[in-house]
Amino acid sequence: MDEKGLSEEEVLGILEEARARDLKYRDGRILSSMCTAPHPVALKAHEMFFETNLGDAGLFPGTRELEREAVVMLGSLLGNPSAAGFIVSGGTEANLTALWAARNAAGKDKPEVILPDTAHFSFQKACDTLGLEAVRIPVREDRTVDTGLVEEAVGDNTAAIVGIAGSTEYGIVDDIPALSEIALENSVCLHVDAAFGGFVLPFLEELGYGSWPFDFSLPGVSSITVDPHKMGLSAIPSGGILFRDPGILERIETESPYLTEKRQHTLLGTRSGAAAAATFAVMKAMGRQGYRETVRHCMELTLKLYRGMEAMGIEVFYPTTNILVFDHRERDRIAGELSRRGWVVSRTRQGEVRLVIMPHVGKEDVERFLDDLEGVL
Ligand code: 0PR
Repeated sequence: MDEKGLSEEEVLGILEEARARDLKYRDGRILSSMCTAPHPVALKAHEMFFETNLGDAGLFPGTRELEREAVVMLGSLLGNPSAAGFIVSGGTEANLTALWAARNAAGKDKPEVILPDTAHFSFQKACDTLGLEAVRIPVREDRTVDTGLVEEAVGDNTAAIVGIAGSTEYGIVDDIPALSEIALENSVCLHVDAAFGGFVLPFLEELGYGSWPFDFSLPGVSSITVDPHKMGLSAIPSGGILFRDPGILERIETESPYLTEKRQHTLLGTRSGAAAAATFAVMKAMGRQGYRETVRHCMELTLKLYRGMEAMGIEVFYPTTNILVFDHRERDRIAGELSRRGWVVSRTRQGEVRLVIMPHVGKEDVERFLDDLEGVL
């Protein structure tokens, strides 16, 4: 740090220069991200609430109420308006919090968590920090976790089973009803990672694309991760963690005697009230109808890409959600050429090319992408 401060103008000049080097969602070139340009009301909420701290919520009762209402809205979206939970920093913290509570509730000497091979890498971090043994379960041909193998893997040390509703790489939904049965039969927690799918699947279902039961309407589901900073259109950071049984929060309770609230149930201490306000604001502003239309937009474009690629003879996997994965014997060259033409695509662990079609992607972008792809081929 310099001895003397710069003028605001000078500081802003530096910021502008840095920001100019960033990619922008609005350019429609980012086809690799689950995040997107936030709804304008989320930005306003951030400005209004930027100094609030839910780590000392007694100082900010208004903000705390918005968090509670946001949690009720998320719970209603996911089949249980009385679920307990918090707006956290993202899917990583939400998944960690779920496993933290499940581990403590299970009280095993050598706790294990049963994880689909397709689980997001945040679970690896959670297992490492929580001292949980990860028992990895392979997926079937349709890329959902093999529930027969999950059943076999459940044992005396199982603290939790994880199911995925909208996998990171393929956007696929595990057979959560079967996992729910297994969890109930064995009296273990089932955590559903719907970080991505939570704001997508309910609306795809309403639009008639299919049915993928994954939420609290299944009796074995104990907790759900759902991220407002993905398809929820809230601003980063905002994740959501919901628990069916509010009593489980006692298992992760920490005393904070000198604060305005004497107990905390979140990993973070000082935490963003702006995240809660933004999430509340976006959900109020969008309504179910707003999200349904946004999801319709994304899914229609995903299918347009699917059909366009099929017509070019590319091996493309039929998309469950707005994630499209294709393979080609020249996939490295194709991915490289697309990148040279300014497209940002990602690759699965298997090396396939992966596209995530979020609200910042428009019809013209998809058309230009198909033209470029045809050129590359
Ligand atoms: N669970 C699932 C199913 C996820 O897909 C992700 C993140 C997480 C949990 C963790 O969430 P946080 O990243 O909020 O902690 N999935 C994206 C991914 O890893 C995150 C992402 C978002 C990556 C935007 C890139 C990007 O530009 O692909």
